[in-house]
Amino acid sequence: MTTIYDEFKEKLSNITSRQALADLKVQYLGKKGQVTGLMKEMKNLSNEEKPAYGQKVNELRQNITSDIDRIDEELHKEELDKILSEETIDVTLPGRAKEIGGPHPITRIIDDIEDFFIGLGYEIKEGFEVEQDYYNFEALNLPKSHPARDMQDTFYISEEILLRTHTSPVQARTLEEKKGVGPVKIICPGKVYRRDSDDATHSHQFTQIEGLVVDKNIHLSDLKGTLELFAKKMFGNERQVRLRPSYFPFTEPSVEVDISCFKCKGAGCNVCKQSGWIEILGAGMVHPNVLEMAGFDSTEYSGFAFGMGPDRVAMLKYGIEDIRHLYTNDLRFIDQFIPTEDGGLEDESI
Ligand code: 2NL
Repeated sequence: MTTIYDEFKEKLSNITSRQALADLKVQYLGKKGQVTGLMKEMKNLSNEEKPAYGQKVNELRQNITSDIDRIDEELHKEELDKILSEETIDVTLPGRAKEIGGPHPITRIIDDIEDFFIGLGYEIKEGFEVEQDYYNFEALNLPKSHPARDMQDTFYISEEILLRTHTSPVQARTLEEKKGVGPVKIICPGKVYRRDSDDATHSHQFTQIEGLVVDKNIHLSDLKGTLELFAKKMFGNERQVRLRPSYFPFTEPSVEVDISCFKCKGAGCNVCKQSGWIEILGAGMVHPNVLEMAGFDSTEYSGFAFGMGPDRVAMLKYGIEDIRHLYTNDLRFIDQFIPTEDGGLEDESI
């Protein structure tokens, strides 16, 4: 038995893994192991010899068991130490930058425009993209036979239901809700639709932002003053505004509004097509028919309205040459407009 134990000790001293140790344990203490074999031999001994023999085998088993347990613990600790040293985390390494998104360039423009008008006491009003013919056309002085409807062909759901061609129906509905009592002072942003073939400057879906003020004693000069402030806020303090006569069915008189070019300061360049001026919006005094249809007394109330395209403003402001970039969701394009911490762009063109 002493030889068996010596032999075991010898083998144990060569063990370097917990798996080899487990195998050794089976070799000695398993069902067919050496120590178990010694026990089985008891039956060949006389009754006098049995107790002393049994005690010796038990001692051997205990020694082997405690040796194995001790070594197992040592090996386990070694394994853990190895894992811990290999898996250390270097907290001084730079972190991985998180990719953060940002608002779409059109959203940025709409937000800026809204902020400006909120500052002047306007309310933001949104409405339906699927509209009734009445609110999109009729209520805006565009009866069924009106030739100006040609320029605003759209997607029809049915004879009377269509995708709105401008955000004006939101304003027409708001006027109607007021039941002839002013003031009304609102800004209406949103998606609009036209039957159009898409190219670099046209899209069948785009955005519009319109403004409407109706109250007593509202004059064209109020419109001009408002738009002058607006031009300076959006395009720089030195900007000037120019009104040219125009025509819209829902305003009378109607004007096109130009601002002096922010790139060449009026000298002439590719942005303003050498004219020094950029057409930025359409506007006018609300047509008396529009006021009357919504229930306002046009001898008591007057108002101004204006409309512009945030797509176009974004294209001018950020130098985008193709409107389709705004709608094709290419991240390489969108990522250029992620604002910096000060709220500006990495490379603000103005
Ligand atoms: C443009 C021109 C315009 C309006 C929109 C309007 C709305 C009501 C009454 C009167 Cl409810 N007018 N909106 C007026 C003039 C021009 O938009 O060039 N838009 C891109």
